[in-house]
Amino acid sequence: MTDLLSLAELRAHVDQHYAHQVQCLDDGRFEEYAATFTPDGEFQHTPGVEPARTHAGIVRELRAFHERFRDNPVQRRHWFNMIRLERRVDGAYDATFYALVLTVRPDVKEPLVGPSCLVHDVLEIGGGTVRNRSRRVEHDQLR
Ligand code: SDN
Repeated sequence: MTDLLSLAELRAHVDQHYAHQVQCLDDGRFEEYAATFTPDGEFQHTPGVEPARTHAGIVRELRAFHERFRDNPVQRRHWFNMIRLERRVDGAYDATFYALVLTVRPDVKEPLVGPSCLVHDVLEIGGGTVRNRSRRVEHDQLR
């Protein structure tokens, strides 16, 4: 299926997938974020934390993680950049990219910067859709 896509088309699909996914995450729409993974998808946002599996597991993990902001409302934004795509032998794609997390507190103009991350995704691309089979996030201060 992806043989039919030019590199420009492939990158356009992947860009759209990531833009949709990260806006779901930063808006707190965790069900929609989870739906950007395959049904058996795996997600590990912090090294050492057991990966969340399945849509329900990913939603549970994100809700638990964001509890820390309950009495401390912040706007987080995940910025993705430098996306490198490599086709795997099984037809999926390895996507390796940078992610920077900005945290903005109410009435504080300067964002808190970090963590700075290196992200390893496996993407299933076909039939006009992109889905994460997995995501593993490394944090630069721990590498
Ligand atoms: O989904 C991501 C994430 C992510 O969800 C993260 C979370 O907390 C929830 C895609 C790409 C990168 C990330 C990075 C993080 C950072 C992580 C830990 C933290 O903010 O302290």
